[in-house]
Amino acid sequence: MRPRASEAGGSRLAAAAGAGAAAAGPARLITIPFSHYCEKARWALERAGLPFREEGHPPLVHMVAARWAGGGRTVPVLVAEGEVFADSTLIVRYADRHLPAALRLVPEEAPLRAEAERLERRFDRDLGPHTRRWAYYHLLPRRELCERMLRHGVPAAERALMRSLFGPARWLMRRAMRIDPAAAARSWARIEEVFGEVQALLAGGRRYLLGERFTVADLAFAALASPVLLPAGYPVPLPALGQLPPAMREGIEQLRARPAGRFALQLYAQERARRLVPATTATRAGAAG
Ligand SMILES: N[C@@H](CCC(=O)N[C@@H](CS)C(=O)NCC(=O)O)C(=O)O
Repeated sequence: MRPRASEAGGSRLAAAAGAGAAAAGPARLITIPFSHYCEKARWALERAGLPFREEGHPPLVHMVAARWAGGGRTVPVLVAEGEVFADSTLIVRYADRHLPAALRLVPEEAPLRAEAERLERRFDRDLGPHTRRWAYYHLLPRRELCERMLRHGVPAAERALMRSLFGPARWLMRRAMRIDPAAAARSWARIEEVFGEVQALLAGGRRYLLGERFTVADLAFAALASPVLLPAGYPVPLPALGQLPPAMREGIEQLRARPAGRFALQLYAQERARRLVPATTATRAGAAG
C-alpha cells in the first residue's frame, strides 16, 4: 500500500517520494465531481498548473473508491508521486510545494501563515458541512435536479446504479448527514455567522481576506460556500436559480447579495480560471525541505 501523508508529515513524505514521480504514473484525483471539498482541491491543483486525471464517483460509491485509492472514507483523495493525500488541506499543501514561495496559497511569513491556516480550518469545519447540509436539504426532494448533478463526470455503470438506487441512497445520505428541517435551520444560522465574519474581515476595503494576496483562506471560503451561492465558473454544471425550490432560491439570492457572497462570486470570476506555472523539480525539492 502507498504511504499515506499525514497533516504533520505530509510534505516530507511526499517530497521524499518525488523522485519516483514518473514511475508512479499521472496523478489521480478521486472525487464526487460536484462536491465542494473536491472543488477546493481541484482549484488548488489547477491553479498550480499540475496535471491530474479526475476520477469521479457518485456519493456513497465514493467511499469504496476513496478506500481503494488508499484514502479513508471521504473524498477528495489525491494519488501523486507515489503518495496518497486523503484530505483537501493536504492536497492544497501538495499543490503549493510545486509553486515558488510568492505564489503559494499558504504564505511563508509566520503571522500571515497562521491566519491563513486558521481561516482555512474555520471554513473546513464550520462552513463546508453546513453549506452542504443546507443545499442537500433543499435539493434531495428534487430527484431530477439531483440526478443531473450526479450524472456529471462519473462512469456510466455508477450512473445507472445511482438511478436505480436513488431512493435508498437518498435515505442513507439524509441519515449520514443528519439532514432534517431543524438541522438545516441550524446550518443556515452557522452559514450566516461565517458570512458575517468574512464581511468583518473585508471591511475597510480589503481585496482578499488577508489583504492584498490571494491565499488558501479565500480559496477555501469561495469553494466551501459554493453550494449556497452556485457561482458562475464552477467547473461542474449546477442547477440554475430558476430551477430551484423557491426557499432555496430565496436563500441563495440573500447570500449572493451580502458582501461575503459578492466576494466569493468575484473570486470565482477573477481567480478560478487562473493558471500558474509550476516550479521545476529542482526548485520544488529545495522548497519542500
Ligand atoms: N476534511 C475533508 C472533508 C471532505 C468531505 O467531507 N468530503 C465529503 C464529500 S463533500 C465526503 O467524502 N463525505 C462522505 C463522508 O463523510 O462519509 C477534506 O477536507 O477533504
